[in-house]
Amino acid sequence: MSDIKESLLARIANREARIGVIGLGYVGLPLVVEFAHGGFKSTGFEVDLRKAEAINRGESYIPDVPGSQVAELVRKGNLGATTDFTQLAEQDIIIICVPTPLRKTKDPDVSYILSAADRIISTLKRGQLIILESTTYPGTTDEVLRPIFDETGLQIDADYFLAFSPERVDPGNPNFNTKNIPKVVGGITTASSLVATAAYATIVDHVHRTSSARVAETCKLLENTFRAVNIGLVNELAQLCHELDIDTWEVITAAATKPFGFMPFYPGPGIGGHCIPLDPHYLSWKARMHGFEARFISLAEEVNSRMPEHVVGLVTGGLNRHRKAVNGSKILVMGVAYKRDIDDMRESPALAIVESLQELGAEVSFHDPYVTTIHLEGADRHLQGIPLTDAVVEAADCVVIVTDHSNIDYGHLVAKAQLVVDTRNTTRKLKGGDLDAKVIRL
Ligand code: SAJ
Repeated sequence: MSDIKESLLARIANREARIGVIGLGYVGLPLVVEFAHGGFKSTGFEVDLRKAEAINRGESYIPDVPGSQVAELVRKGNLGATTDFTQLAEQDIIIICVPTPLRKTKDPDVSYILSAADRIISTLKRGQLIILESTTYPGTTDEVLRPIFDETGLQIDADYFLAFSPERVDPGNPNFNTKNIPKVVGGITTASSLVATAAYATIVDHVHRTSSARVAETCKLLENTFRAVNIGLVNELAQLCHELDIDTWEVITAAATKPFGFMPFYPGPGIGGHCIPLDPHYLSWKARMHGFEARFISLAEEVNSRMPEHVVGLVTGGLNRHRKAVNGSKILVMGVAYKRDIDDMRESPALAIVESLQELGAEVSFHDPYVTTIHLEGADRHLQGIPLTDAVVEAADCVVIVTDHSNIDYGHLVAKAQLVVDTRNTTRKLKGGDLDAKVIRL
């Protein structure tokens, strides 16, 4: 066993290894806290001084990370944060948790990864383990990162270790957290896999080692492409069922009684968030680079991205039935966040729905208990949310439920509304009255 591997494994085992996490967002902060909680002296590296200062004050800005836990770990000296990246030199293990967005062309943007790598190589030293957690295309770790590190003259295994481990943080999930979500880990080499696995095994209940970083990178993309494609399937089914006058939700509920070989997904107004709409494009981009067309990914994107248009069609049809034009109608959008009970607007389909209705001449307002302002296409165009009152519901020619936040009384909303387009099946549980005449479901 090489001396640096033996030494690192020993330092991991006795908790002497220093842990550095680059990027303290919804992935990096819980991770660095988990390592600090596990007894490692852990340092968060951030470009945003406000985040570093908040942590050093013992505060948390991520809802899933209790401020009290941060304060306790900082007080004990196990946790700190800095914008001084030269301190990377003091770390034994460096984990990269930076964003991997898409460019406007829907091509991968790995600039944040490259920036983190640049900072690491300026202090890269013998014996360090670097792990990439950011979701990225297969080959990033071995084709992009490894050459950058090799250029320093240090060599894999002889001088440093390199691995990939996909993040699986699910913000707001009360049942799954950094500790109990199985961790997939794949090293550039067997030795890299071994040390990376040993590091995570100190804080995660179950570590699954793959034979390479590429397998681990592809595993993550399969997980989220699986969701995007299956959501696309049910969104297409919803459009077909609408044509056939069949209740899509009843069909899915019935199919879900199958105890094996089926997993329910549900139609919606489109897909939002920082993962599902973006991650599959990392896989299809890599495929294109190899002359391979990932048709399921592009088809899912086509179906999912057209759902806002389908919702606007339901609104238009509903108003038409009331002998009203969209143009000049008052439309109240209920819920704009990309999914229920959060305030995250990233890629939210509500934005496309609001913009389309405005383009058709509707007077659009929105209420969302978690979101006060939305920013629309075009320079400095934004819309303030309004308070939810009986008056605004009664005055609306159509109420569109786009995000089904749990803290809304949908029974009362429907009772006061003239027309409701329900894209989340929230009105399913309501009984009686003139529901069928008043409510249109996706
Ligand atoms: N959506 C549907 N129909 C569905 C499920 C989701 O339309 O049946 C929509 C949601 O409304 C949302 C978008 O798709 O707009 C994404 O929803 P999501 O439930 O996948 O939530 P995310 O984006 O928070 O996905 C995260 C992912 N976690 C990570 O990448 C670490 C995903 O892998 C998780 O499976 C997902 O959380 C989860 O299960 O909550």
